[in-house]
Amino acid sequence: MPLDPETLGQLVGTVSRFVREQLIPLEHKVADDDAIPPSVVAAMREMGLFGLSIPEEYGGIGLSMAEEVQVAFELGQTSPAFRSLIGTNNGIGSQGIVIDGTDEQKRAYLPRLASGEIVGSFALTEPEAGSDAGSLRTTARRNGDHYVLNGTKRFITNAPHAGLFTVFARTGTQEEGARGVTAFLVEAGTPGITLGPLDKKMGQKGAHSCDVIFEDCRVPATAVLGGREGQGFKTAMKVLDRGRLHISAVCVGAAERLIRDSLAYSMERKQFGQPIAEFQLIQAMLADSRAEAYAARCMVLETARRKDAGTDVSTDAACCKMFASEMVGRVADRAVQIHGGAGYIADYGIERFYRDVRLFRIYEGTTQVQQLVIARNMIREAA
Ligand code: COS
Repeated sequence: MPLDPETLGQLVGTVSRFVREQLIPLEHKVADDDAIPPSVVAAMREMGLFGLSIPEEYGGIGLSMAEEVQVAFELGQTSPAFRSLIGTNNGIGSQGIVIDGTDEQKRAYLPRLASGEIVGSFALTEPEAGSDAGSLRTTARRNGDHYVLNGTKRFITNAPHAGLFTVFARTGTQEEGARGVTAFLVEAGTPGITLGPLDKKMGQKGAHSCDVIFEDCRVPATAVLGGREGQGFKTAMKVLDRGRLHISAVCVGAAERLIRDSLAYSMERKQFGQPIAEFQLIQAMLADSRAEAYAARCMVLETARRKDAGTDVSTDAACCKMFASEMVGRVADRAVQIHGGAGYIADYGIERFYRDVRLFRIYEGTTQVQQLVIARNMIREAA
């Protein structure tokens, strides 16, 4: 149920203040420590940030997509690591259950995900199956009233903190491709699960990922998401349609932050006797960034509204993800350029953002996968 405008305004305002007053001052520390302080995690729980998108009847805030992206615009204004911590519980780590879970599964997990008591993680990618997600090799063999999982999942966001994995595994043959994939809800700590060491990443320090290895991991048949075999790939695609919009909104937030910092710096920094903001070549970069971020914001809001109205936004969500993630890459590059030497030095945080935003063009579907989704849907519609 959508919130009334006043309540939504209060929520967005509270998140905005939280970002400005509590998160931005901690950005350097989180990057240096590669960890988010427990006090921040507690504050996020307190504010209900783990359950933004989980329906109210299961203890979440139950935001519509159009409302969720407005909160994501604010969360995007600081280091992506903060958003990443609550990102899976609101997105890929919970939405499979929200969209396709049985009532029992919803009751068992959604309240705990909404409160942040447990962290949800989405285990799709494998060493040999990235963009070609339908070719995954992790197997789930039926054995009486259990399944036995074997395989390795790679680059799994929040796996080191996860209490629950949505695991995509093959119950059919390899030849069946996407049709032979089933989703399982697997609790962390189930015998047969081991975690690899933390991935050493280019950026987004403080956000953690690692391999998740399944060796003869037995789960009850009730762990099949939605109770039906062979539906896992479609669940993953539906979850990603939603996730891609959320990530697009985070890209808009990050771009707006970088533009604000670039403008402030260029109005202060003097060269040739005047603030560099007075120079038209700097103005061109500021203007290009502003226009592109505005375009992405409009795309995201419009697509979110159409999703809430029940329209299939698979193509448009891919358009948003492609445009917004590429856009924030260009904006970050210009931000480094406007800051000059200071942009390359860690103290200003601009180079950190430059590295952090690089991931947006890769995860939840690379730019090339978005292009493929968009063009294939165009051809299908025309035919
Ligand atoms: N919603 C619902 N169903 C969908 C869907 C969507 N958005 N997209 C595809 N499907 C369905 C199709 O309709 C098809 O169903 P049928 O078998 O009944 O016809 C099935 O899923 C398989 O679809 P498709 O043939 O398009 O699958 P492909 O194997 O060709 O893969 C891509 C398509 C490349 C788009 C997919 O593998 C993908 O998104 N890859 C990127 C994965 C990713 O984002 N990884 C990031 C890791 S998670 S952070």
